[in-house]
Amino acid sequence: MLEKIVVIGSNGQIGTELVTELRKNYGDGNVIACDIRRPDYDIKNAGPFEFVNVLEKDILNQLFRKHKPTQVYLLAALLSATGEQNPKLAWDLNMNGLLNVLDLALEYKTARLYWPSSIAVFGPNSPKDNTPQYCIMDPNTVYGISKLAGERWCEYYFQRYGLDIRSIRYPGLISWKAAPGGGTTDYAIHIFHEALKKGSYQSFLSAETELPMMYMDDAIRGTIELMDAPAENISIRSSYNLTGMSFTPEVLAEEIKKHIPAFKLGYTEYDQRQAIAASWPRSIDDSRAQSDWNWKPEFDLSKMTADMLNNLKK
Ligand code: AKB
Repeated sequence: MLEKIVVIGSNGQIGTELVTELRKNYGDGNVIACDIRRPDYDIKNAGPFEFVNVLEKDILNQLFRKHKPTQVYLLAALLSATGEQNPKLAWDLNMNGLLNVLDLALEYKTARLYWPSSIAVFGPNSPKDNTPQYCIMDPNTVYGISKLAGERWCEYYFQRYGLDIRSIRYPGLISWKAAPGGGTTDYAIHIFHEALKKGSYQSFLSAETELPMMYMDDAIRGTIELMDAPAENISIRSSYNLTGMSFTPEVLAEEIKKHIPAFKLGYTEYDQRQAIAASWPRSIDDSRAQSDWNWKPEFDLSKMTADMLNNLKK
């Protein structure tokens, strides 16, 4: 079947790399990038682009009518830190954006829909270590609340209407191609830029704050593997736990020092993001993704650190 793929929120940290990978697999013309801003990448070599605000249902309707996508990736969202600065906007964008796309995917018979969730769905009373797929979930950020509610809607649309929707609870995503989008885990990207530029970094998370993380190469591969898996293998229609590694700022700094021995890590005054990080898991049990669709990360801390520094040096 000829695939037509629409990626909404294509200019963000994930979208930038996902669109490139999907265009390699399906051909430039079959992957329509959509965002509220024009993309930074070289427009000459890029495939189709459409201005789309996921909250404008008429425009979104025109997009579905024009392209009749077989697959849709909905990536537009406000993340944990920026969400706390504007909770109502975060709720509106994260929730109504999803509901708009769910309805249009049904109306236009989209074969498969992807929507990302996050480790932010867990909260202070969730188990912190090896956090299981199913456990107490009491998120206390508007981002986490919207992702947990979104997961319930996804499962509801699958059970009630048979919509083939797939999702991953991303941990912190580390990448060098596009800037991170205002999350609590962003320190783990800033640290690399500052290590190369200044030889030092002031972390807004404390030395011992351990969080689950993943290198973007693994995240993109995992996302496409999940979307390509046979429907009968997908036993979770809310969102899959997934992880690549876990580390603290201190441990990451030690790894960076193997490449930049003079690197110095300091810490800022208390930052609100510390409280968000403290409510999240330290590590994640992703055994369901392993058994359902053979998930296996390729990047550990040392491989990811070496790759980040090599690419940012270029
Ligand atoms: C954030 O920090 O908000 C995101 C996430 C873990 O979903 N990177």
